[in-house]
Amino acid sequence: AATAVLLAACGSGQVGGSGGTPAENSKRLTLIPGVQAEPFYISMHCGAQAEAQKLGYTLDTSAPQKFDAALQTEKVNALGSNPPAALLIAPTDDTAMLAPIQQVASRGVKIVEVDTSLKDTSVAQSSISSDNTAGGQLAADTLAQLAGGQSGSVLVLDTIAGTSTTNARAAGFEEQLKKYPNLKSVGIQFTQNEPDQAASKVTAALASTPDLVGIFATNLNTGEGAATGLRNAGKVGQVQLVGFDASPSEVEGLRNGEYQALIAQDPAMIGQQGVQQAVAALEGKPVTRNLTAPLHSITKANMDANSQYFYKQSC
Ligand code: T6T
Repeated sequence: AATAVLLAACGSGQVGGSGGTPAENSKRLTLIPGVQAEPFYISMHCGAQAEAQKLGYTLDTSAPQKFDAALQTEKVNALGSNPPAALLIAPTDDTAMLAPIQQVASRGVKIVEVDTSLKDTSVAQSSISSDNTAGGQLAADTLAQLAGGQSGSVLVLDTIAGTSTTNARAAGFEEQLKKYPNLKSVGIQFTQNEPDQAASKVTAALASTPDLVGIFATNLNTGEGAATGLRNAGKVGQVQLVGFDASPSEVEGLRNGEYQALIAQDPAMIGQQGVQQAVAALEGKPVTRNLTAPLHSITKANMDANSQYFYKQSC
């Protein structure tokens, strides 16, 4: 049912399955995002869908119910014996997703990574993502500026070990934070990409670390959980929260003071460029191996001028 939510939201068709003439199949793209019904992937899908239509291709989608490699593997395996011409995929694990994706590639399907990527760089024709290390560095600079010379501890909330993007954001943040001797990290904590776990980590950190001055949440789920943790403890605005992404809930939180800054990605551009690279690969045109989508630092003061970067719930 939740797949239907994503599909309805984006007005796309179901995964092709058994049908399709060879001519139709040569024009068929499939997008397998990290998880269904999440504003980041919905926005990515909107960009991909519009570009596919423009270039004369169809795009169907099939999303796992959770951000989970086993569930995503099922979706990849379900492409079966009648796969699309190209697969756009956001691998939920940089290692565990290698074998299933390789299996699809071995049938001649072009592979384009959108957002996350595999450690093994030999499978995909092209990868499009934000510069996640730079995003983490930008978050550290932003948090240091917000702390304004105040000394104290900082908590980093990551998702799951093996998620290439958020792991790079956390590492970039930790590295850059060393430039600010007044701030020390209490370490990277994993949340399984569950807002509830992020909220609990914040509750625990507030209890164990009285000098906590800031939190870096590496994606929208960790951010939404961190905001809940701060709300529950009555610490909103006292502990600076820098989030990643720009979901409707994060944007509302920025407006009402729960977040002091958001680092927004451009998921629609990632989807659009993913389709362009897939089509180039299919049509024998030059393909760019790695493309970087821009990031935008958004605060309450500049948010109205940056509303084009807010993520969508539907296309
Ligand atoms: O931050 C995005 C995405 O870039 C990341 O790979 C996983 O989490 C999100 O989908 C947001 O929840």
